[in-house]
Amino acid sequence: MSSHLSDLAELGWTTFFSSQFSSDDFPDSRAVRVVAAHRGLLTVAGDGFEADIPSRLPHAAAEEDRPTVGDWLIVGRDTLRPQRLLRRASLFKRRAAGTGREVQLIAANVDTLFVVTSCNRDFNVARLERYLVLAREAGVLPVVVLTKADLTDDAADYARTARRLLPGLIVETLDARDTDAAAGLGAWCGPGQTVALLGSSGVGKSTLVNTLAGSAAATRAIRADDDKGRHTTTARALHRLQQGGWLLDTPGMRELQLADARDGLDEVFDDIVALARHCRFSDCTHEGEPGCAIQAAIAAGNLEPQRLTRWRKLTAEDAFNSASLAERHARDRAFGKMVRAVIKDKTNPKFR
Ligand SMILES: Nc1nc2c(ncn2[C@@H]2O[C@H](COP(=O)(O)OP(=O)(O)OP(=O)(O)O)[C@@H](O)[C@H]2O)c(=O)[nH]1
Ligand SMILES: [Mg+2]
Repeated sequence: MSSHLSDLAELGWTTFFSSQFSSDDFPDSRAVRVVAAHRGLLTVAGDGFEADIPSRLPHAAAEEDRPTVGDWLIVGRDTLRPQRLLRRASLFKRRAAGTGREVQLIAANVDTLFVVTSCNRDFNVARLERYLVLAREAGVLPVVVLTKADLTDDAADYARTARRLLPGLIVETLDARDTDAAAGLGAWCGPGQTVALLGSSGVGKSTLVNTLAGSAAATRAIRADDDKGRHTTTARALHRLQQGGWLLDTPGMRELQLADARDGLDEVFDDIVALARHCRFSDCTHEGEPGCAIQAAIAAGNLEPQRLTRWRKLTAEDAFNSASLAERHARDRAFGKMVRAVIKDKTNPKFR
């Protein structure tokens, strides 16, 4: 393998991307990964180099066509001018209320989401399910990381509860301060792999980042443009991990909401979805209609009633966030129409 290829592979280049671009077919172009996004500027990394380039792409009309951190871009080999964006393997995005833009891209091509919670009062099944929906909706593998296992005798119970949430769900319990923790999570932090973290305040995300990054963080945070002695920055950036992988650090992860997350919901609650197919009425609300397969499952002890309640709440949150934007637009349009009508009235000589 040429050094060129191994460098791109270390950055996360896989057959998913190489099937979209071959440098043999386009000798004047090259692939680069967006490792940091600033206002109007991207820091990109390619085979053995890093550079700042303008973020503007030709023909990028929709917000989703704009590059974000983690993206793969095809640029001019020498000019480094952006030419096109490669299709994403995964994408975190959020509704951007009040910005005038429909969606805000948070990160692309993340492989694994560490869903971090601790073995104490922060542990909350509803919150975990919410994070799992966000991960599945983005197309990312969730790995539940239970920190502060050193402070309790019940770590195994927490892990068991978490594992029940999704068939095959990977759950790791650890002391985030312990360097052995990095070894436990190593399978997702190797060369070319990109991870992101999600979890409430105080659960140990920063501690975990420190442990995973080791000395690498201090010496090699890509483009730490506001480095105030911390290893992380407030810019949206990928940071090199000790084991060769990349950690996505962006404040946007904290603001993820459930919106347009129907697919993610269906995946995480596939037991309920499967049951609902057997209800007598296709529009069954599962609130007591005859022939309701979900209520029957609850009565038979095969479904926790709390899980149904949690599913309802998340579904309602998703519906609210998804609909409210459409409604807001409708309201804006109605308001604009009214304003235009008033202006027209005023200019109408009849009303002078
Ligand atoms: N004993 C123990 N303490 C931990 C562990 N993980 C984190 N801590 C401690 O918990 C406190 C909070 O950890 P942080 O890493 O700052 O938490 P965070 O998730 O980054 O919090 P925010 O930045 O507010 O979102 C720190 O004092 C850590 O040392 C753990 O596994 N075991
Ligand atoms: Mg922190």
